[in-house]
Amino acid sequence: MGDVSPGGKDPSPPQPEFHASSWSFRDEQTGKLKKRWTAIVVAVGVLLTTTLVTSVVVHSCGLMNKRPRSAHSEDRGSSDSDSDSSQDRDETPKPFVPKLAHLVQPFMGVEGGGNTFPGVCMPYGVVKLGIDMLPPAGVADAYSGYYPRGRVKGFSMMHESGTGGAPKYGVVSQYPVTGALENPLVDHAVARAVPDEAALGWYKASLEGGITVELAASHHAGILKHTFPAMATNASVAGNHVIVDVSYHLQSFRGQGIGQNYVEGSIKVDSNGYEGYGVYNGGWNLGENWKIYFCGKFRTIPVQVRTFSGTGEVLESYGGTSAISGTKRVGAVFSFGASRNITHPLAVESDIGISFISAEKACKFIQSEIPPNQPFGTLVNSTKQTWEEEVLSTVSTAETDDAKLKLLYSAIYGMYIVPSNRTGENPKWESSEPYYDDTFTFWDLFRSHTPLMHISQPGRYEEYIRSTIDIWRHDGYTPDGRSSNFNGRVQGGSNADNVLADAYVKGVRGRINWEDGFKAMVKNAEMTPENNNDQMAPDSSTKEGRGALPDWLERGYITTKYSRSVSRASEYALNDFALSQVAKGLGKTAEYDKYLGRSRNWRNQWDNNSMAFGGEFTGFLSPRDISGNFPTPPQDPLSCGGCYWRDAYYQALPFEYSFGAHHDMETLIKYMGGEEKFVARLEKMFEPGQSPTGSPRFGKTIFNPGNEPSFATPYLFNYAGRQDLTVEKSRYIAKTYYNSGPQGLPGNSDAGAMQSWLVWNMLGLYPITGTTTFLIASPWFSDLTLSLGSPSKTVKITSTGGSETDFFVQSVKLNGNNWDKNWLSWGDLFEKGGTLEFVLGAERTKWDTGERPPSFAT
Ligand SMILES: *[C@@H]1O[C@H](CO)[C@@H](O)[C@H](O)[C@H]1NC(C)=O
Ligand SMILES: *[C@@H]1O[C@H](CO)[C@@H](O)[C@H](O)[C@H]1NC(C)=O
Ligand SMILES: *[C@@H]1O[C@H](CO)[C@@H](O)[C@H](O)[C@H]1NC(C)=O
Ligand SMILES: *[C@@H]1O[C@H](CO)[C@@H](O)[C@H](O)[C@H]1NC(C)=O
Ligand SMILES: *[C@@H]1O[C@H](CO)[C@@H](O)[C@H](O)[C@H]1NC(C)=O
Ligand SMILES: [Ca+2]
Repeated sequence: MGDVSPGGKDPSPPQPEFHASSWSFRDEQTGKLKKRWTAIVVAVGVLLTTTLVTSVVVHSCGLMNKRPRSAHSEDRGSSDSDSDSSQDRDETPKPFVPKLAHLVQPFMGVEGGGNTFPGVCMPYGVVKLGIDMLPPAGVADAYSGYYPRGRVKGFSMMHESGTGGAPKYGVVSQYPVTGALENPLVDHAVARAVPDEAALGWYKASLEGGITVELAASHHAGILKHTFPAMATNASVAGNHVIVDVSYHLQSFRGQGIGQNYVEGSIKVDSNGYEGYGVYNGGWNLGENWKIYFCGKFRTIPVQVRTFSGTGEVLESYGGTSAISGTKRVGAVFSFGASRNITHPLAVESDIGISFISAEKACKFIQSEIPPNQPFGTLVNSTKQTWEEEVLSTVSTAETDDAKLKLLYSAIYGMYIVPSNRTGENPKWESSEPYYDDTFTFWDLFRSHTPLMHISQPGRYEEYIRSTIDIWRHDGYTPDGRSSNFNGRVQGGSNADNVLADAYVKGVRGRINWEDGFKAMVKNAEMTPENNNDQMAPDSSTKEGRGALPDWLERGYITTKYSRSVSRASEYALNDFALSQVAKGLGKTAEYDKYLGRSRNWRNQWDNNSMAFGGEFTGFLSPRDISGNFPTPPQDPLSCGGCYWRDAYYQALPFEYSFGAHHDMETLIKYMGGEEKFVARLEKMFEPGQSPTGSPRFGKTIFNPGNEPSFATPYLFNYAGRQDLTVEKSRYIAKTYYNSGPQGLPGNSDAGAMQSWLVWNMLGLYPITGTTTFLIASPWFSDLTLSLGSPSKTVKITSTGGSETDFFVQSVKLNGNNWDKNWLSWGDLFEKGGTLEFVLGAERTKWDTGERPPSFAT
C-alpha cells in the first residue's frame, strides 16, 4: 500500500473553461475558505517564509473566487486585496500546490479492528466512495467496505468509518467485469491482483484479471474510472462490462440479526447512463426503510445496455426493457466491447451522483460538482485542496519528523470523514437548520472528538449542534447513534446532552437556539422512550433517549431489571450533570439544582463491599437487584460478564467504569479511600497482566486503550496532584498503540473518536467534556499552532527541552505568565486564543503546586 499520488498520471491538461465551472460550486463557501486562508497566513506565517505562503494564497484564491469584487473585499478585509489584481493580471492561475495532503495516510487504522474508511470523500462529504470487500468466510465483517483480504465485491458511494457491530451502507455500487457476461446476478467477486493504493482524494484497486478501478469524490458525486485490460481477439468471450446491482449492500456475517436488507429498487437506463433508487433497512442502528436515489453517466458510450432482474442468482429478465423496478434484485449492465489495443487499454469513466431527495437532484449534483469531462485528476486535486484548506491547515507546526507529521495529519483527517453534512438532503422534514447524519455515535465521540471538532472546525461544529437540536424538534429525541436518517443505537446514556453542554459552557452561541437545546436535553432526562424491542436488549429502548429512566427517576439508581444497568447509571449521572450546566447558564436555578443533585446519583450505585486484589481496593460501581440489594458475594470489579448489551456493564470492567464520575472527582477520590489510594488504583489500571480478561495485545492491563470508556483515565492523575503519571501513562499509550499504518489504531476508530484521543495527546491537553476544564499533559512538538476559525484567534503550544525520552513537565507558562495548575479552562486559552509554553525534561518535577482541577458536583 503506497502513498502514490496520481497527480502526474493524468495526461489531459486542464481545459480553460473548466476552471470557471469547476470551481463555481465552491462559490457559496468562498467566504469560509477565504477566512480560513487568512488564518493560515497568520498561523503559518511565522514558520514559513511569508512570500511562499502568500503566493499559494494568491493563486488558490484566484482559482476559487468568481464572486463580484465587492464581496471579496467585504469578506477578507484589505490585507489580501492584492489577490484580486493578481487574478486580473494572471488569467491562467497556477494550480494549487498541496503542502500537507501527502502526509495523510488513508490506510491508517483500516486493519486490526480500526475499521477506518480508506476511500475518497470530502470533509464530512455525503459521498464516501470506496471499495467493498467480501472478507474470507467466517473471518469478519467489512465494516467500512474495506478489508485487507478476500474478494472485491463492488465500489460503492456510501460508507461509515471506524464502526463495529454490523456494517452499514455500501450502496449505490458499480462493479466491472471482463468476459462474456451471461448472468450479472451470480458472484463475480475476484481477489485483488496487488494491494490497494490510496492518497488523499484518490483510491486505486487492481483486480485479478487485470481490471483497475480508481476513485475520486466531490460532496455528493464521484468518478469511478475503470481500466480494462487488453484482451485476445476472441469475440465470443471478450467484452468489458460494468454491472450496476441496485440490491447490493454491505452484509454482516456475524449472525447477530442486525445486518442490512435490500427492500426494493428501481433503475431506468438510456444510451450512456442510468438513474433510479434503492430502498434498504437494518444495519447496526436497526434503521427503518430508507431510500437513496442515484444517477450514473458513462463518459464512453456503451455498445450495449441491458437491465436485469431476478431472485438470488436466478436471472428472470435480461435486456429488452429500459426500466425495471420492484422487490426483486434489479440492475443494469453496460457493455463496452473488447479492448484490443495493448498499449492503450480501454478506460471507462463514470460520474455518479446520489441524493436523498430525487434522481433528478442526483444528476444535478454531477453537473454542479463535476463539470462535463472534468479530468479525473482534477477532481482528485480539488478534493485534496478542500481537505488541506478546510481541515489540515488548521494545524501547523515547524516539526520536520516525517513519521510524527504523518501521524498528526492522518489522525486529523480520520476525524472528519463522518458525520455527513446532509444539509439540503433531508428527506424527512423541511427546515432552515443544517442537517447532519451518520453520528456513529455520540457514545464514542463525546469524550474527546467533539471538543476537538469545536476547536478545529468551529463552523461545522455549530452546524452539527444545530442539527442535533433540529433532530429533536422533528424526530422527538436527539440521537446517540444516527444513520440513514434514523436514530439508534443507544449504548449508555443520552450522550448528546454531554455534547450540547460542552458547546454551551464554552460559549458556543451563533445561531443555536439554546432554549430549544435545553428542552431537547430535558426530554432525554424526563421522558422514557418507547421500547423498540431490540432483540439484543429487549428491556427498554435502544433507539434514543434513556431507556432505563423509570428506575433512575424513581430510585436514583438503576436495577438489574434493565440491561447495562451500571454503565447506564454512570452515564446518566454525567448526562444530568450536563443538564445542570446548561440550566445554570440559562438562569434556570431550580433545574440547575435538580440536575446537579441527580448527577450525584452515581454514588447510589457504589458498593463499598465490592473489592479487588484481596481488599487492596474497595468500593466499586455495582449492580443492584430489583429489591435494591447489591450482590452477595459482591461484584467482582474485574469481571463484566459478557460485557455487552444484556450485561450490567457495557464493553468495560467495573474497575474502569468506577472512574467515570469526572464531574464529581473529589467525592470519587474520597470513596476510593483518599488520594494515595486513588493514585495506586489508577496505576493498577496500567500494570501489565492484572486483568484476567484483558487483551494480550495491550499486555492484559485493566485499562483498555482500544475503547472509549477508559479514554480519560490516564489523565485522571492530575486530580491527585500526580501530573507526572498522567504524562507517563498517556504518552506510553499513544506511543505504543498508535501509528499511521494500517494497524495504527488500538480499537475501532468509531468515527474518528480514537484519532481525536491521539491528537489531544500530541497537543498535551485533555478535555473534560461538559466542563471548561482541560487537563495538562505534555506536548509532542516544539511548536504547534491551532487556528481557531478566525484569523486573529490561534492557540500556540510550544515546548523546549523535550525529546522522545525526556518529556516530563518542568514548568508551564500560560499567555506568558507562570502557571502552576495542572489544568486550565476554556477562557484561559481558547476563548480569545493564547500561548501555552512548556519546558520539558527528564525529571519528574513537582511544578503543579496550584489548586487541583475543579470537581463541580462535590
Ligand atoms: C473463444 O472462446 C470460446 C469460449 O471460451 C471457445 O469455445 C472458442 O473455442 C474460442 N474461440 C477461439 C477462436 O479461440
Ligand atoms: C492504440 O491506440 C493508440 C491511441 O489511440 C493508437 O495511437 C495506436 O495506433 C493504437 N494501436 C493499435 C495497434 O491499434
Ligand atoms: C494535480 O496536481 C498536481 C500537483 O499536485 C499536478 O501535477 C497535476 O497536474 C494536477 N492534475 C490535474 C489534472 O490538474
Ligand atoms: C454543509 O452543506 C451545505 C449544503 O451543501 C453547505 O451549504 C454548508 O456550507 C456545509 N457546511 C459546512 C460547514 O461546510
Ligand atoms: C462508602 O465509603 C465511602 C468512603 O469511606 C463513604 O464516604 C461512603 O459514605 C460509604 N458509602 C456507604 C453507602 O456506606
Ligand atoms: Ca469503541
